[in-house]
Amino acid sequence: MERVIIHVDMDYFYAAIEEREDPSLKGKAVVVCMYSNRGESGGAVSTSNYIAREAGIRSAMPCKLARSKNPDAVFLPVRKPFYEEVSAKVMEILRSNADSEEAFEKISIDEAFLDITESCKGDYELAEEIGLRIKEEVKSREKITCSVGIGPNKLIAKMASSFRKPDGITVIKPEDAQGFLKPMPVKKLWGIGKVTEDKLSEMGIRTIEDLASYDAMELISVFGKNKGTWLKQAASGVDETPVKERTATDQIGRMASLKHDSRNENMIFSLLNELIDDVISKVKTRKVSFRSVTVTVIFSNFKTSTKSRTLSHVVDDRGILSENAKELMKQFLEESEMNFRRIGIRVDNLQENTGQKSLFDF
Ligand code: TTP
Ligand code: CA
Repeated sequence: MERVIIHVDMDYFYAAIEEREDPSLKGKAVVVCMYSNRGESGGAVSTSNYIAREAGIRSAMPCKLARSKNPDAVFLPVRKPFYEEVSAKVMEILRSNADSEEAFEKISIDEAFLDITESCKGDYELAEEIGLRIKEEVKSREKITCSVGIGPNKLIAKMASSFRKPDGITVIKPEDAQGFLKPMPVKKLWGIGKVTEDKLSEMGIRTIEDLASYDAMELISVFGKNKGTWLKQAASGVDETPVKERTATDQIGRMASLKHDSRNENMIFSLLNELIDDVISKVKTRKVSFRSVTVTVIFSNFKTSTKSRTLSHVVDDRGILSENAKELMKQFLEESEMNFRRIGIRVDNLQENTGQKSLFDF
């Protein structure tokens, strides 16, 4: 039987929770901000509700800029532990609607895949009923909305859920998958980043249809075998990766002291490189991937400060770890004047590698 997969994505998640908690926010622009240790002026937007988005406010934008776009918006600080509690409740609802406990895969705090092939017996009308039931259950129990995408694989389901938002449902049958993807710009293809988008643009490839009809060998010659093949398949709506929960484990980290307290970049970055090597070798031995990177600095006055980054998907790549760790370390150097005493690096949100290559291994 051909698979039927559901992707659920909560709408403006953090801001929706804040609205639910404080009914007086209803109808107002709400912006949830991650304030840095420099206070309100240094923060970035975590998310905002759709009213705030009308003014052009976007995730990752400096809060200051967001405020200038809509001075009447309500700005609230992130309450991550609380959102995680809500997420856990939502995930339980979602999991209970999958074919089995194992036919469920949480991919972020507010998104998950469910394999419902058995429950709907491959029938898309039944699948849509299940999708509507999930939306109803989430709304009545958690008082927040979600958008649902249904399709023959994870790629199509994921792209379908973002097609109608907020509070939408989009069902793409196997025979409609190609037509659904075709007119979209390539950047909408799940898994394509800015660098790839730019490269494709140079090659004259703008829509997913352009990419699907491009010569596979040409793509391979430009992007290498894995990625070239993946681009061709994804653009054609093909994705065979299974819905499979990756069990979260703890974290992997290393810390070390500098030879003496210092702000010397060569010294700091060369120690950081050693720590990255250690962490990556543990990551490889344990056959896990990570989704967030944290850098810690202990200053000469023993004050400890950390900076983290959540990546858009799980990786086990040294280059990506190194790039993110170095950027975080540069921020520390720019923001502080004090000497560093110890530095540390940690990866978490670990997931076991499934053996099968995922979209993002390419
Ligand atoms: P998203 O699902 O990307 O966004 P969203 O749920 O706020 O809005 P949408 O309706 O478009 O799905 O992210 C989920 C949550 O993750 C979001 O509510 C806040 C958090 N987040 C950040 O903290 N920083 C970011 O840059 C992004 C993109 C999300
Ligand atoms: Ca979301």
